[in-house]
Amino acid sequence: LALIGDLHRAIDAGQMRLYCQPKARLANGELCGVEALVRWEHPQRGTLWPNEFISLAEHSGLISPLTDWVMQAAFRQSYVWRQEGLSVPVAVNLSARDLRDPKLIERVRNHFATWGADAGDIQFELTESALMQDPQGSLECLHRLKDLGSALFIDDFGTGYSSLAYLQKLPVDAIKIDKSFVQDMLSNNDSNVIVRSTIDLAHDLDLEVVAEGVEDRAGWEHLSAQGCDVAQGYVISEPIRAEAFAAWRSERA
Ligand code: G
Ligand code: G
Ligand code: NA
Ligand code: MN
Repeated sequence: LALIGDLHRAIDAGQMRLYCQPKARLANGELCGVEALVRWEHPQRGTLWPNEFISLAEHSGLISPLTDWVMQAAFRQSYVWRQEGLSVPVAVNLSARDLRDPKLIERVRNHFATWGADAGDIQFELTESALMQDPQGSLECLHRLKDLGSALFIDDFGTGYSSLAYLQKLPVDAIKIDKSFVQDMLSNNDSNVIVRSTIDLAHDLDLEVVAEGVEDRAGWEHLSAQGCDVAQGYVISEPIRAEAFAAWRSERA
């Protein structure tokens, strides 16, 4: 596909953009971080979303440079916010390939050193299905990431068939319930049961729970009543350009 060749050049040509989507605590509405989301401003095809190029990048060996671009953009943004007196942890998505890269920890350490970031400034999200591609290798990689001190999230939880025994071994801080369940929870009883059970499971394991794809006030209230800790979704904000976040935040306050 022509897009692969384009992607190689796109990173150097400055066509990648960092977006971020805020997360807020259900108990009090307080902002507690953002997820870093990459967009590709393709000169001919317009703005491309990650689902149009992340798996392409994974299969063509371009995911490392792409993840490095996202990491430097996220660390840079975090640095800028610290200079402005804002404390906003930024969560970076890592792919299955990243988890298998023996140099990942060194790459992450380099970004921390370059930007003088503290462990609390940067978090990492790993999808449940990425972890399950190599459960033992992922476990070792997560331990090494956790040794750096950052919070780790299991993303898209409920879609990846991990066992309770495995989940219990993972050095993670929080579970993000996949948005497919959250979007359906008020209209589909099975989804509602999955959301409720995941919240209970997480709390039994001393993990926090984040609900993704919370679109409206009704969803917010329902999750709040179930004891979910954190929400992310259109009810708070759609993903916005990282540069626009500080203005968005002061308008909200
Ligand atoms: O941005 P959007 O909401 O369309 O994200 C779609 C999917 O792409 C999400 O599952 C998200 O985790 C993933 N994604 C977004 N940015 C990145 C990234 O920088 N790296 C990886 N590996 N996945 C990403
Ligand atoms: O990491 P993940 O693939 O889960 O990234 C979140 C994806 O979900 C992104 O594509 C983002 O644009 C999208 N998204 C974020 N909030 C909402 C929401 O409230 N509703 C829907 N439908 N999608 C959302
Ligand atoms: Na994610
Ligand atoms: Mn997700």
